[in-house]
Amino acid sequence: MSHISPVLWQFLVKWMTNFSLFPPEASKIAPQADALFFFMVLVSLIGLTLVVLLIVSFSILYNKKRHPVATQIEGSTLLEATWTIIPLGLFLIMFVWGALLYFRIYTPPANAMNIYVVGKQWMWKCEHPGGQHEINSLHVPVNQPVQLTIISQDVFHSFSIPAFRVKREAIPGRYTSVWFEATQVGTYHLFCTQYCGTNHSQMIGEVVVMTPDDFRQWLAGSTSGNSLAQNGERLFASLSCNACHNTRPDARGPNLVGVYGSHLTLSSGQTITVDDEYLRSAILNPSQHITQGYAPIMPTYQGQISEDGVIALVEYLKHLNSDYRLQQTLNTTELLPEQEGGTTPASKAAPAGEVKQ
Ligand code: HEC
Ligand SMILES: [Cu+2]
Repeated sequence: MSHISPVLWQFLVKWMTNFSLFPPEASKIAPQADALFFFMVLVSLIGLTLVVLLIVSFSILYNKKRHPVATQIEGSTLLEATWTIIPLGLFLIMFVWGALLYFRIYTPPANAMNIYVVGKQWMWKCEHPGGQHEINSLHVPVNQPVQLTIISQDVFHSFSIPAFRVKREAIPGRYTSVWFEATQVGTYHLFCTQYCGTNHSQMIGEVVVMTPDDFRQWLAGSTSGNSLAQNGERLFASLSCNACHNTRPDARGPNLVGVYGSHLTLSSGQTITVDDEYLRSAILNPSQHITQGYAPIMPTYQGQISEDGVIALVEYLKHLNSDYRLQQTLNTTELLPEQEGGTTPASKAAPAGEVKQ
């Protein structure tokens, strides 16, 4: 639709945004989602007009004064076929269009940077791979695909950024994900859009879209010294995961190096691909899926690790190198994808040796 009449389109959207009737279109997907939305509004309006016109004209044409005796019509195949096939076609267009859009919204591109979002009564916690934490705010760079891995710590929430036309449930016990690419620098609303208790209406925040340079500065200024993966490395040691998972030949647990993204065969014969969700569940419900060739001796860590802890462990396992050490200090800027050439500024993060214990 945006291709049919760009001028009218721009005018309409600008006008509605101006009068706060409509959130700004600040992501790549936003104009596409709106095109479908307006198509549906248009179809509904045409349908409504048609029905109202028919009601009015029929009640005039066929009122009792003009037609005292009703004519019985037994049915018309042509008429019935017409009013079945045309709406069906329109609905199918909406369905296919919507499905295509859905897949685009929920399939992140491979180069997307990942940020973890934890919902809880009543706040949103966002965790960047560099270890930056924020509450009720989310800083992202412009023109860069960002994937969110979302989970709830208590009840159902729903993470929504209207200006990006993005919304995803935050479910206790399961990761969900969504992605977007912001196209305009600015500050936008962030909502919980699922009633989640007394202070639900205060479960709001802001999304700050920054230029890549500003974003890099923000990351450097907000670092806590340790990346998420480094926190995970510590947890891995303090929870004694390394008692079983290590590089020794007589290790009781499988080698976890390179486990992320690999295909595992379970004792049930089933083959699975290891992703964030699988790692989480392997840590919290190990008995649910035993890897082939191993005894079911791994204890459950349910209730012993917070969601943030699990996220750190997952992030650590993703970055694991051959000797269970992180390849290098994952500093704030290294995690940023390359931007318009040039080297990244020197990092403020801790030197490599500091976190090893
Ligand atoms: C008592 C030994 C033991 C401890 C402690 C242990 N694990 Fe395991 N772990 C195993 C065994 C054995 C398996 C394979 C059988 C299974 O799937 O349960 C396994 C499987 C896994 C898997 C699934 C991947 C694969 O290749 O099978 C992950 C991920 C994992 N462990 C992570 C951890 C983390 C993280 C910790 C610490 C919080 C931990 N483990 C603590 C023994 C252990
Ligand atoms: Cu909520």
